[in-house]
Amino acid sequence: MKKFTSVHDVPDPKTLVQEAMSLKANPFVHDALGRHKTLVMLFFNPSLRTRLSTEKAALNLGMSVISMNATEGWQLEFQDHVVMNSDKAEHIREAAGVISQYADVIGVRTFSSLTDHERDYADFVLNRFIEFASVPVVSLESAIRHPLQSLADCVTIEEHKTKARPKVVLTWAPHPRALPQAVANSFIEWMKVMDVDLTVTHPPGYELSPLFAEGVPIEYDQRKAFEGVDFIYCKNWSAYAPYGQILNQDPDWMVTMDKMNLTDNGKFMHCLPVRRNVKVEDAVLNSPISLVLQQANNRTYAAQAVLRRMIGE
Ligand code: AN0
Ligand code: CP
Repeated sequence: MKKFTSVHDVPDPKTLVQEAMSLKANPFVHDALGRHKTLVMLFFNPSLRTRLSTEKAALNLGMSVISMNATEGWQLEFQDHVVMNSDKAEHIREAAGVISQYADVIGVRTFSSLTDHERDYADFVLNRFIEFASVPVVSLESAIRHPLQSLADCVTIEEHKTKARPKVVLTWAPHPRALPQAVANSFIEWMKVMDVDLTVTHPPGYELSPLFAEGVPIEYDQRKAFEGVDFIYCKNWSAYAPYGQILNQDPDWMVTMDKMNLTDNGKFMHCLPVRRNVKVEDAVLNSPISLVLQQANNRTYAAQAVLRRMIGE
């Protein structure tokens, strides 16, 4: 596997989910595979889970890991044919070429700007890394997708489902800051290839890009959407149009135990970090119906399955 940026990079996503589950059962079976191989991770944005779980995954495979807060390095120019006489000290062509000589796999985290729709939806920064790196690149959340999160979420659903084809609802919830659409986009993209029935619920105006949301039913009544569902996946996102705007912070959209009681013994999921009593009330997160810690745990085995394919081929 030369890149892992979306479900479309994986010919057999369901098999990859099974590989992650089998690595969870036996994390150290490939602990010599990564000997003398290095993962270099660059973070243009903050991270707790992705940074630690992907590092742990690499260590389980016997790899070495170098992580860097990319904002502490030289500011990078990503455009071509620029006279570089302002704040950008280094071009992506040199930077990606240099890092490729230190790395067997490069990981990049780069959030959306939420201001430049065209650049974000072209996944410009991640794709410039892929263009100029000579080693495989794994997305650690890009402007429009978070595939390692989605893969871990597929594992979590697989582990906790009680029906062959569970009902899954992706619900928008309020948040004080404008957040990317990446987690929601990516979750939809992976759910489309899994054996689930997916519905999205959000206030009018929060429709996601047709690139992801096309063909997925929308239920604008959140309580109705929750009825009889097996998994509630909660996430905030800013509007796709007008791009990056907060249209609504209606506290009535917070996930509560009262709403969870409308489900069919439904489980609560969230990628974290989560703002308690804004997106979801304490009672839900503190109850056994919450799978948020299991999701975070599965991040390790999702990353391990991906890295194993990258260094094992
Ligand atoms: C980020 C987001 O919504 O994309 C990262 C989630 C994994 N969340 C926040 O910035 C709170
Ligand atoms: N869920 C997730 O990706 O968390 P971090 O932003 O902490 O990596």
